[in-house]
Amino acid sequence: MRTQVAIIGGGPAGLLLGQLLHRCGIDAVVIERKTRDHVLSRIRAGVLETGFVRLMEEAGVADRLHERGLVHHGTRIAAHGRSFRVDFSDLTGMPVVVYGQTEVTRDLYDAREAAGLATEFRAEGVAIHGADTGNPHVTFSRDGTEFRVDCDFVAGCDGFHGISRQTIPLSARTEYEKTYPFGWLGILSRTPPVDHELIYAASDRGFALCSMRNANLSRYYIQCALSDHPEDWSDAAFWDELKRRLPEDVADRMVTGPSIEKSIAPLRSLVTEPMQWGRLFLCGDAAHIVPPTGAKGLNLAASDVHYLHRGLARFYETGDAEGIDRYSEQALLQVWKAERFSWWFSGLLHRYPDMAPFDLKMQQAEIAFLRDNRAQQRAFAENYVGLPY
Ligand code: RFL
Ligand code: PHB
Repeated sequence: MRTQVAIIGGGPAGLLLGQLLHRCGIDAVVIERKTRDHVLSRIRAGVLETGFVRLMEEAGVADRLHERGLVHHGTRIAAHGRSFRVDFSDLTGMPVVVYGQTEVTRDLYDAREAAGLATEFRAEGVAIHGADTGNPHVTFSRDGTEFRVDCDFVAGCDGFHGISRQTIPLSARTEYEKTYPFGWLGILSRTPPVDHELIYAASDRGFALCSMRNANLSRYYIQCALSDHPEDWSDAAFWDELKRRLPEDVADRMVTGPSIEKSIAPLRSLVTEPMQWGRLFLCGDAAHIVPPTGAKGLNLAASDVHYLHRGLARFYETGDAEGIDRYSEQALLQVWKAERFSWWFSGLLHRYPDMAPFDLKMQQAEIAFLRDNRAQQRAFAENYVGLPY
């Protein structure tokens, strides 16, 4: 088969790119390793920046998001016995929207299907060929049959474990990586959220986060050891530990119940430079990972998609390649800012195993500065609601 853009990966980055390209009259095939149901079963991000919402609008898929998304004007930070609120709308004029990644992906798959656009599910052994030539192509197999997709460009949207990043020779890319000495244990439960906004909490026992998906679906996380397994944590042990890390009044009104999902994610920062090799462009988690503190991962994928779809649209409309040639440079400017914020916010709230008493005092001083200083709060809020792109 032949298409203009072969998109590897049917996660949010690949699907959003596909939809935006379709709106510009550009043909794309999405090649996904798993099934649609599998992709939709992954519980991940929950907080969308205004930039993300605008792209969903531009893609014509924002109706359900506007109907069901929860607009949050601020967040609470609770640390070492005191808590304070940062008011995003007051400080920046912008809120964030709480709407699960699962829902975003569902809306995009529905729109893709309604428009009759091609998605190749259960693609095995996906490989990119000739990305450094003028005629790239992608091969894969399904149920023993081989497929070949000839294309003008390849968009590598296949996440951290995908093959797109590995396709770029080591001599042509540099990876900047930091791993953190802990993970997040997350649960989803059919209980009303403990608060109408998110609560980020730092305590002597480690970090905790109270989030949500809707009025009767809560998402909670606690910092855990990298050696922990979800099955080591009974629901009772989870709720007990979560409550111990939260202010007493919050813990007292927490409604607990059985978990319907429980998983552990290690924390990592990673950037691959450049994000382009010939006619292959890396997009989203395929190019970079942030720790989830601050909710930047999915939003950063959207910033990449913004630059890439604009570059491609300009190229197909006018023949001008400047946008695609500058894709990596433009995207990376945003990437490093989000990496900095996620790294800083992680450092502010987590308990590191090797923390000296001085480090703890610095952490407390940094939190107090954020609590008491409006300029610092504004810088925090601007980063949280998303820097403009
Ligand atoms: P995805 O979502 O990983 O999708 C990649 C897709 O590619 C497919 N794939 C392949 N397809 C074909 N061939 C191959 N060889 C392939 N290899 C892989 C996969 O099956 C998959 O469908 O990457 P994408 O699209 O770049 O999206 C990125 C986001 O998923 C990610 O950044 C966020 O989930 C990160 N994240 C959060 N981001 C936010 O903006 N706000 C949040 O609140 C937030 N919370 C989170 C998070 C990530 C978490 N985990 C589990 C890492 C909370 C958690 C716990
Ligand atoms: C989530 O709801 O999954 C979530 C919210 C905020 C974060 C990370 C994850 O910083």
